[in-house]
Amino acid sequence: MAYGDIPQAVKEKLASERIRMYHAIWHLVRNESSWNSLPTESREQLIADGWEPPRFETQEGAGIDFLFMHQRMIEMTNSWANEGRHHYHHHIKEDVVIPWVNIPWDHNDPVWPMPEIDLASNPDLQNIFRNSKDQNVTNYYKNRVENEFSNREWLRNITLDALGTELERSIHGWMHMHWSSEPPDNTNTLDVDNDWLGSPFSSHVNSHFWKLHGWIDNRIVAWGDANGVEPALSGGWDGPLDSVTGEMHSADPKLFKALKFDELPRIMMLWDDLLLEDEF
Ligand SMILES: [Cu+2]
Repeated sequence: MAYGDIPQAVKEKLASERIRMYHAIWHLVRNESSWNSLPTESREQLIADGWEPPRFETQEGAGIDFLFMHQRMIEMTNSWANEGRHHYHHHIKEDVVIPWVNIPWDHNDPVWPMPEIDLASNPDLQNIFRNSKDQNVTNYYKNRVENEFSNREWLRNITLDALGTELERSIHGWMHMHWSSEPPDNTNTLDVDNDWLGSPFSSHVNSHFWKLHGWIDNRIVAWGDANGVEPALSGGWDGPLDSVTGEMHSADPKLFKALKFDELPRIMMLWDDLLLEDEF
C-alpha cells in the first residue's frame, strides 16, 4: 500500500452505494439553491426520510455542522480500519486518517503534487476548475493559513461556528478542486474506481480527501488551543440514520432512484471562486 492510501477494504465500504448517497445528499441538501431546485417529488421523499436540513450552509450553526459531520466521518473510517486488527496487533490502534500537518503548497510537491490539467483547450474543464490551479490562488490561501487559520490571535476572534463556515466555502472547496484530476465521463457512477475529488459523491473514496479533511479537523484543535476551551460540536447535524440499516453516515439506495441521481447534473463540491488582483 502506497503512503497515504486507504486500505482496500475500507475503500470499498466508502465506495458503497449507501455511503456515496449519504455524503452526496448531505452536501446537496445544505445548499439552498440545490435544495430549492429539486423536483417536488424528490424533495418530499428526502423530507420523509429525515433529510430536510435544519439550516443551509451559510446560516448560523452550519459551520458546526460542517466540522461535526466530517469529524464523525473520520472517526468512522478510522474505526473501520481497526476492525479485527486487535487480534494480531496487540491492541495497538492505528489511524488511517493522518492529516496533512502542513499543506503541500508546492505544485510539484514530491508526495502530493497538484494534478496538472490542460484547461486552455477545454471550456467544460475551465468551468469546473476555474482558477483553483493557479499559483496566485495557491499563494492567497497560503497567506490565509499563515495569517488566519493557524494564527492564535485570529482564532481568538472568531467563533467555532464562524470558523467552520469560513473554511467550508474557501480553503476547503479550493483544496478539493486544487488536488482533483480530470473528472470521469460519468461523475455519478457507482464504480469503485470513481474517486473524483471534485464531487461529494466520490471525493471520500480518494486518499487526498482524508489528508485535507484531517487538516480541517485539526483547525478545531487549533481553535480550542488558542481559546483555551474544549471545542463543543454538540448540536451539529450529520443527517438522519439510514432508514433501513440504522447506521450512521449511510443512506438507503432507494434515494438513488427517487432522486434520479444518475441523470442529475454533476454534483460539485462548492467553492467560492476568487477574483484576484495581480499582486498575489
Ligand atoms: Cu464532505
